[in-house]
Amino acid sequence: MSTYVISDIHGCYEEFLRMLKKINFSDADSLIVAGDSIERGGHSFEMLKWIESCPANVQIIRGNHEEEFAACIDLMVWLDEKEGLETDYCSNKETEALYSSVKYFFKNQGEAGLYFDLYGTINTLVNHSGVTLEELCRWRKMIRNMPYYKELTVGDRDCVVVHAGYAPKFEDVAALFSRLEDFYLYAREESFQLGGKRHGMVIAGHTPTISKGTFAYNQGKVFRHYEKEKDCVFYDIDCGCVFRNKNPDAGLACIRLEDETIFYIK
Ligand SMILES: [Mn+2]
Repeated sequence: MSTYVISDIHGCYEEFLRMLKKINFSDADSLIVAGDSIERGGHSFEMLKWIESCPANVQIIRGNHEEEFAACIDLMVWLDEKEGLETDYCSNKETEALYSSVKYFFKNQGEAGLYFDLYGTINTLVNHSGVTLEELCRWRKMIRNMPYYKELTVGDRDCVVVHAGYAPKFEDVAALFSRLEDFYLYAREESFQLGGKRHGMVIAGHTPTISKGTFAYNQGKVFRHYEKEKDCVFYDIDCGCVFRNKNPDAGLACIRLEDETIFYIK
């Protein structure tokens, strides 16, 4: 029985399934997906469907892309109500029309409008996969039920799995972040500079290890950092899978926590 962690799948559904096969994932094991399962890549629909019916031994954590996706659905519902559009939640055609209205509305809102469906995820879901507002709202609810992190003990170490960074309390990060939740979702090198778990291990993603010039750059291999002062092992396991077409170093990584073995789909 093993515990696996995968992060930043970003709609790379096929690579994700190949990874499950590679690690021989079974009912006796458990899997934690550390956020950003959707957006950027082409198969957010398949990922959302998979997450929705995933088995009990799988725990899905919230990433900034899930958070932002849910916020965009808020905007669709908000405009529908504000303008009295009375969109039929069960109609794909009416959801398409609402999407166009929201796009049009934000086109005239300057910079703030740029962030509505920045990656075209909702556009693809609605216009190509026939998704309705009802389904979007169901996924929004599912996302808001996802925890920001998961704590577990492996061997003699307390582990925390989180999308970007973990800190025990807000005061630790208050100099740079306005909410502790933002640290969970957006921390970069602050993850081990400000955060961490004493005598523990933090497993995160968020910063692709293919990005030259960033703290985690490791030619597409998992980045491991040991913070002596806290006796904390820090892992960044985002190996930039969604950039595989552009970067031969990129891939999907998975870590088995019991022995820190890393698996790759390249
Ligand atoms: Mn992220």
